[in-house]
Amino acid sequence: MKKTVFVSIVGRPNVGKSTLMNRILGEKVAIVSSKPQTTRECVRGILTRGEDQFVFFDTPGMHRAQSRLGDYMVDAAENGMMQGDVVMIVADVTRQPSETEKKVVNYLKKSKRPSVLVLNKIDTANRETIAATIAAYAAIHSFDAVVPVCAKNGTHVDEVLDELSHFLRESEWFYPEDEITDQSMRRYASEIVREKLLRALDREVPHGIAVVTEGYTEEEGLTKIRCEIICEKPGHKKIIIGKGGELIKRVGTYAREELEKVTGGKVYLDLWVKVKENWRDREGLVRTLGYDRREFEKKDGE
Ligand SMILES: Nc1nc2c(ncn2[C@@H]2O[C@H](COP(=O)(O)OP(=O)(O)OP(=O)(O)O)[C@@H](O)[C@H]2O)c(=O)[nH]1
Ligand SMILES: [Mg+2]
Repeated sequence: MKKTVFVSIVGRPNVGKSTLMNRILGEKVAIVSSKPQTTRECVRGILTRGEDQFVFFDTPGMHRAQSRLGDYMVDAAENGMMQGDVVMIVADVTRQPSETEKKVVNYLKKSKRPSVLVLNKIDTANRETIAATIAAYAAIHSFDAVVPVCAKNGTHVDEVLDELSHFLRESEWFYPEDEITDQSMRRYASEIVREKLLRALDREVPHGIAVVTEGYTEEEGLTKIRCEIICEKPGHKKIIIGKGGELIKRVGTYAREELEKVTGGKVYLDLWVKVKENWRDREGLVRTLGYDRREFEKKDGE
């Protein structure tokens, strides 16, 4: 008997939502970095085990939006939260519940959705801290389950899946059993490039970057990919390129190596940098760069 459950993964930026989803799937579907606001749109990850299919929505971290792009991300997070049969809220175990978690709890109470609270990064906390955080959360909501984990090394991640399996319902699957994401290879390629940039760059530059795949062709085992890196200022372009092209070359090498693992063949990756002043605040550009609000309207209208 086939069963399915849709799981929304929500929480503040940088708590480890994408790391946790990748760990559960055993595959890297969503990009991860130490910078907050890494995930910008809802990414689906699918795990099919025996007759059970788990569909995860990894969402952008909830925050106070300060740009058009930020508005888009917060909308994506809220829409993603509403699409799940169960809400998996991920929080940093060393921190007390903040406004964001309280907002999610309000939604849970109103919508009467089941919820699993995952307290991540237990590798950075002692027993007392973990117990105190569990108590603080217990005081604001009666979650269906609370699981302290370390998504980074996998500790207790199986228990998360056990808890989620209680919410499986008899249903046809929504994806073929070998599918792990709804992301296209074009999108994945640009996300991997963005991840390497986030990791290579400091301070304010990374948040102002978008990456778009302009060309993607496969011929006789060689995948040719052309990505455009969009940044906000000529000064940022200089930083991204680096002295003598050093930084962009390094980013290109890391991205190519990772894409070769995924495609299983040779990859030729061509990177270009362009400046579009203040694109994060220009609705038209935010859309052109792939962050499109209408996507949700379509999904909601289905
Ligand atoms: N110490 C520790 N770090 C972790 C753990 N899980 C994730 N991280 C780190 O936390 C940072 C953020 O991880 P992400 O998975 O990108 O976080 P996110 O919640 O998806 O962030 P946004 O997409 O920005 O909302 C990365 O540097 C991870 O390596 C963990 O269990 N322990
Ligand atoms: Mg993320």
